[in-house]
Amino acid sequence: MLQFDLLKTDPTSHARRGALTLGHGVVQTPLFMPVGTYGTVKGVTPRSLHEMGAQIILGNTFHLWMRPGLDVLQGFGGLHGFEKWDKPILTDSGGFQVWSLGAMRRITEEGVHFASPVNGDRLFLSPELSMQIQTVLGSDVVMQLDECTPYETRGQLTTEGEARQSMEMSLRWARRSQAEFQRLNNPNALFGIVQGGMYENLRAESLAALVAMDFPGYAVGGVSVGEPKEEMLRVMAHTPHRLPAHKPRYLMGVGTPEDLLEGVAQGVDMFDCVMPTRNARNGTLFTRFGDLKIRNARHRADQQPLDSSCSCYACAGPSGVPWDQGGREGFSRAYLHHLDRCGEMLGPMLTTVHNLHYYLNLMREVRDALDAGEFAQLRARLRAERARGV
Ligand code: PRF
Ligand code: ZN
Repeated sequence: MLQFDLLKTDPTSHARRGALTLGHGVVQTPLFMPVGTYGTVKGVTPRSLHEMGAQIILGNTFHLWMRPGLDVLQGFGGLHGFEKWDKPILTDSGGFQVWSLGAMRRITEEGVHFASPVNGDRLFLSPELSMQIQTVLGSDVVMQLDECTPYETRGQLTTEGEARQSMEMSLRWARRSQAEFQRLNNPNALFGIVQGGMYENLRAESLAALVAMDFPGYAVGGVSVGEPKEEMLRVMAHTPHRLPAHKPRYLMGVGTPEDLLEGVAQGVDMFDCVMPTRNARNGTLFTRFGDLKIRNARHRADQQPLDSSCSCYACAGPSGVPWDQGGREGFSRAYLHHLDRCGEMLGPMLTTVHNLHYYLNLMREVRDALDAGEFAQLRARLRAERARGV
């Protein structure tokens, strides 16, 4: 099931405010989805995710199929029961994850042949199997199997001819995904994925063919695959606003806080990215006034929190009162620097909470600004603050 209500549109951009009803509840858009590849958002409990305001999280078909395997997941009635998350889940189809294996895989019309990264077994993933796995997972949003067209291969840019072949195969896989999804009587929602590389004519063709297939929602794939920023911005300016206005739009694997604001302005409703969680583990923290590297020696004795305006548990402690409002319960930069240097588990746990809170709060601010008719002002203010630097 899926219902999308468009609540408000921004007169200064393509931005929209919506409510998306899925099997496990209603989510407010635009939104950010934390990534939980292996059935866990690394280092954070579901309780903490609820407290931070996460509305929907991601899972990965490929990884969960490898481990723990479908028999185990079936025994729990799907991924929700296994990972103890009772709100919506979106699963990626596996295409992008298998694609990322590089030399370990071979893509054919039938599907993807690859060697298991776990034990080297020869495995095969097809559009039909991806739908069968995602049906066992019980994902609220199922993604079609697609081929993510690379930006370049061994230094050679993907040609228009190559991008066309890849895009056309993704369309055939979209049809096969849809037919299998229907055959399985899956009650959830299947999204089609626009491909076409950096070629706007191919993007337009892919979009038109998918729209004719009448999916309940659409994703834009094949961006943030190593292309220069201007190329990504060009695709973001071309594709999302051309998708049907009354259906949700999802930009896959993007991006920085600035990219999210740009995506919203271009009419995107849903985002996911490993950046907040992965960067947290590498010690790169997002703050109101720009990015902060906690490993830097300048933080060794710094008693300030990561972000003095942040109300997350890492910055503001149990009361949630930020430092700049007089709260003094949060953890200091010095302590987080120390945890990182000592390789303590609490370090990445706290920095992940902070970064996810930053992303989730950013999108909350975006929704509030859209409701108030003040998106352009918010966007200008956030941009200027982030550019200031910490
Ligand atoms: N396809 C799928 N998943 C994805 C992508 C894609 O193109 C991307 C591209 N950034 C991220 N995740 N299925
Ligand atoms: Zn914080």
